[in-house]
Amino acid sequence: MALAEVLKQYSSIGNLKGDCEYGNGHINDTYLLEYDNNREVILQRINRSIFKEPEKLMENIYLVTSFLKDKIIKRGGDYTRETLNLIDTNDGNYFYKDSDGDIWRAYDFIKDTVCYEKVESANEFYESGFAFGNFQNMLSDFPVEKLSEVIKDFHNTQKRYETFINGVCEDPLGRACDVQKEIEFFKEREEYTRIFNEAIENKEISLRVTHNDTKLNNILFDKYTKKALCVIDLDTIMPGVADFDFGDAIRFGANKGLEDERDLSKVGLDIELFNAFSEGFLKACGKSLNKREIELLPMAAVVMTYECGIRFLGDYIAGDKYFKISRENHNLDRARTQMKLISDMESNMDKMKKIVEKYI
Ligand code: ADP
Ligand code: GN1
Ligand code: MG
Repeated sequence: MALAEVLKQYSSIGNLKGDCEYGNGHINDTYLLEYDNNREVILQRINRSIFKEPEKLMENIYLVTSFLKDKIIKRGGDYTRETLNLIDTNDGNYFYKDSDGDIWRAYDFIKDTVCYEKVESANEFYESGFAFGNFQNMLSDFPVEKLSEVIKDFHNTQKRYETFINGVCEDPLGRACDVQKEIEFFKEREEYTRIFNEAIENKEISLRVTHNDTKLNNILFDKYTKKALCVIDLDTIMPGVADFDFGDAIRFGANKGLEDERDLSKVGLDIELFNAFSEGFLKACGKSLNKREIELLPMAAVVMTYECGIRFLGDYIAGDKYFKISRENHNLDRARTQMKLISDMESNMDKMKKIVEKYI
């Protein structure tokens, strides 16, 4: 019903030929729309239980994509492929609020692109490092005060830990007793939660405009050249820590296995991929990072993996309220891959530090 209502608001795009659910995101509802005039569109319903102020989120996206469009045009690039482009409703608005109060938005579908859950070569991961680094660079002169904090304390790992511990105490479904080993794993490593908060408090690092959700599947690659083309999923653009964009990308993309792999022997840090991403990222934005930010990059990979791990495990204990799941114990499986990755990163810390040093 809601979809039919929304489609009417975009009827000026053309005659709709078909619609289907699309992509592997954990948060929003995404649809691909095909029109008979050869236009394809990505339509998304924003997850309102997660994004409490979706209008503000949409304003962030409108401002950022307009800013990027101008920059891309000025340097002679193709803004229709190198950034997301919002499509107006028939009434000329960049989102639609339906009768249930849900917010929807439409983007031009960027054709001839691929999106990976796992890279096929180290060079592709180098490309994604360059793309996320370049994204930060392009936004380095964006007026940060114009952006709303769409999810408060999104990467405040200390706060995430408090929420996790409270959830373990509440244990609404009695699931905690079966995952004591996992809970202990994170408790033993509580020190990770403080590192970046302290660096911010001590003014060793400062907040910049960052993406905050730098998963590999939030980049579109050109299908033919295999070059990273466009950074997508702009919901969490906010003032943040530069290192976290690096760390979260490593967490997801430098994993030998998938984020939800059940066979943990397949999960671990691929050091060659770490190397490739570091090279690309530092080439694109290394010069704008200070000494402490660079020093902390390998630790950011551990902290982002830790944070995601307690979020997955916390959500499992809470009854799978946040991340979409498609099987029983899905969030628990995800938490376990993060644990395996953390252990592997701990053993590879010296190697990671040496690699980062190579590219500064
Ligand atoms: P979520 O927040 O749920 O992760 P995304 O915005 O990342 O949602 O979109 C989900 C998927 O849809 C992406 O991983 C990508 O495959 C695809 N996608 C999103 N926007 C576009 C676009 N403009 N062109 C092509 N594919 C897109
Ligand atoms: C979510 O939207 P998506 O699937 O790109 C989540 C990220 C997590 C990620 C884990 C808004 O990202 O923070 O790291 O899942 N996004 C939000 O896969 O919470
Ligand atoms: Mg996504």
